[in-house]
Parts: sequence; structure tokens; C-alpha cells
Amino acid sequence: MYDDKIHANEVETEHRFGLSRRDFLSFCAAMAATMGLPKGAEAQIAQAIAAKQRPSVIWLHFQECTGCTESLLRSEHPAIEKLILDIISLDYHETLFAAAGHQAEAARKAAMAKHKGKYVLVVEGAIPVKDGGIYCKIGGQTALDMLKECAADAAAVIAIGSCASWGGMPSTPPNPTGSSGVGEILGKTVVTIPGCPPNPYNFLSTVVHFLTFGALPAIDDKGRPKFAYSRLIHENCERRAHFDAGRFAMEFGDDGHRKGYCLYKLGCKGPETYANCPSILFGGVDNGSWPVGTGHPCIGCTEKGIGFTKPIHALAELQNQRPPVGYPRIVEEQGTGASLASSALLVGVAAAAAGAGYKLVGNLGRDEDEDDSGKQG
Ligand code: FSX
Ligand code: SF4
Ligand code: F3S
Repeated sequence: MYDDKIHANEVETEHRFGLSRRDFLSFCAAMAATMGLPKGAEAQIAQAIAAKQRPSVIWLHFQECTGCTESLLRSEHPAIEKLILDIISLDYHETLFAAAGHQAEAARKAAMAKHKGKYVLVVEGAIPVKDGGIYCKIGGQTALDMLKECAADAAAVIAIGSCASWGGMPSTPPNPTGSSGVGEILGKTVVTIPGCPPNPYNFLSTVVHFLTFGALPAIDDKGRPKFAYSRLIHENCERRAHFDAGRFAMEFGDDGHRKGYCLYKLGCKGPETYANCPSILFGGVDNGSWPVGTGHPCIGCTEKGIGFTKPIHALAELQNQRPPVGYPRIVEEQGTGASLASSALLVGVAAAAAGAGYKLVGNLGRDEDEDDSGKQG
């Protein structure tokens, strides 16, 4: 239950976050739902945030486009400035820092010394390792050295974005600078939040989990939080009914594309990509969207070996490809091998998803007068 102590702090909390108590609790409930936590966890989250134990965060930027930070700046629940000022203590961030040059580097070193063993290190961008790492330097120091230095005394390391997770876009073959992910350089498992850009709610949820439980969330064998990366895009896609029925867009802008047909024949990698994009959307669950929702095939940006790596075939080749049989069934979880196909279980899964606040989207583009015989695969 909502704790008395927090209740007493209600006015202060409203003041701190610029949120009403109701909105603050809604935010906590949304975080709990995103992480798939049991009922009651929202109260723990509210307590942890209200207790003002702000973890020190040092945020490094290497080879990247700053899209990770940009996507975080577009999060709404709460807005980034609330996150920065009230949930974490952002002690070093090159993009958002007013300080520059020696002043900024001094702030980083001071934060590292003051919070030794306790700070959270967030890394955005890949790290070039070729030729001693000379292809990315900050303040005269290679990214490689800076990463190792900052990771040595961190309580936890989070790699945000596909670049930091496994090399991402800068590692696109032939990868001339040897762009690599944080985990492979440090030689240990770090929490990765891949995506180009990653969904800001997955990052927020990971930080809130650390704040609430003093530990990072359960991860898969690629370091990704299971709460966000256990399901295939293909499982929750609003175009899935069209895939199953063999209705495909064959060209951008054609009749099938306008009707919201499946994008598989335009190169969609949703059937082999694990992420929660269709469930939590970008820009907010209420009015947000996601790549496939806007008509662009998923390029598999969360998956090493798919995003920025697998060749995008010529359209003619894609149009002729036949959906392979044997894709994991719709309620199969990553790595479990479980196959739960009965309709009763499907109904249960849908109900659970709805209970968790996930938006279940319907059969997009199915107009009354729609011609089902349209483009067929
Ligand atoms: Fe950019 Fe981040 Fe892509 Fe990389 O996101 S959105 S290139 S994952 O490191 O800034
Ligand atoms: Fe699957 Fe992509 Fe088609 Fe959606 S658009 S049903 S993810 S292949
Ligand atoms: Fe990336 Fe595909 Fe989601 S391209 S953002 S994993 S829909």
C-alpha cells in the first residue's frame, strides 16, 4: 500500500516532479508494468523515488549520433529534466553539460572519486579498438582507456543503444575502426539496452529497478533486460494478421502498403528481432508510434548480426521471398523453446498484457470494403 511516509511527502513530491500524486503513482505503476513486476511493486518504486536516494550517473559518449540521448529527451513520463534532477544525479554528460573542456573532465573525475564503487556508468556509442583506439578521443584520452578507467569503480555498467551494446551502426562491415561493444571490451556482462535509438522507457525502467531494488534487472545472454527483450517484434505487431493471411505490401506506397499490410516483403526483420517496440511505442503509449506502425520495415536494430549487418536485398529479391515456415509460435518466449499454441492460452496472454497496461493493437488497415485478395505472397 501507499506508504504513510510518502503520503506525508505528497506535497513535496508534487513540487519535485511537477506531477500530481495521481500522475506520480501512474508513472510508478507504468514503470512496474513495463518491467512485468508483480502487483504492489509500484508502491516500492514510489518509496524508492520519494526517498531521494539519487544514484550518481556518469554518462560517456563515444562513436554514435547522440540519438540515445535525443530519444531520452523525448520521453514524457516524466520529462527528462525531472529524471535528471530528481531520480538520478547526472554528474557527467558531455551533451547536456554546461561545462566544457578541463572543467568537464574535472567534474567527471571528482564524481568518480566521491562515489567510488557506487556510481552507475552509462555508455552511449561504440568503442573503436583498432590501432590502439586512436579513432575516438575525448580530452586527449582514447575512448578505450576512458571506458576502462570509468568502469573500474562503477557499481553497475549500462550500455545504452546498439552502438554501445555490440558496435551498432559504426561496426557496419567492414568496420574500419574496429568499433566494439562495452561488454566485449570489459570482458564481463553489462546490461545492454540496444536499439538505434533505444526506447527511453526501457532505460528509465532499468534505472528505476536499480534505484528500487539495488540491483539491475534480469538479463538475457546478450545482456538485455528480459522485461523488454523477451518477445519477438513479430509477436505483437499490428500487421501480424496480414502476415498470417499472406497479405503483403510489395512496394512502398502501393495499395497494400496504404492498407497497412505486412512489410515482410519490404525486408521487415520483425520475425527475428527481439524487442518491445510495438508494445510500448516511442513517444508515449497514448499517442506514440514505432517504425512498423509508420510503414517502415523493422531493420532489426536491437539485434547483433541483423541490424546494420544483414544485407538489405534488392526489392525484387524481397518480393520473391517466401516467409519461412517454422518461425517461433506467437507465445513462445526467447530461449525457452516453449510452444503454447492453444487459443485459450493466447487469450490468457492477451489478458495479461492488457493487465500490464500494454496496448494491444488490432488489425491495422482492415477497411470494411477491403479486398483481401490484394497482393499475395
Ligand atoms: Fe545513435 Fe546512440 Fe543509434 Fe548508436 O543511439 S541512435 S547511432 S544506437 O549510440 O546515438
Ligand atoms: Fe512481422 Fe514485420 Fe509483418 Fe509485422 S510487418 S507482421 S513484424 S513481418
Ligand atoms: Fe529497431 Fe525494429 Fe524496433 S528497427 S526500433 S527493433 S521496430
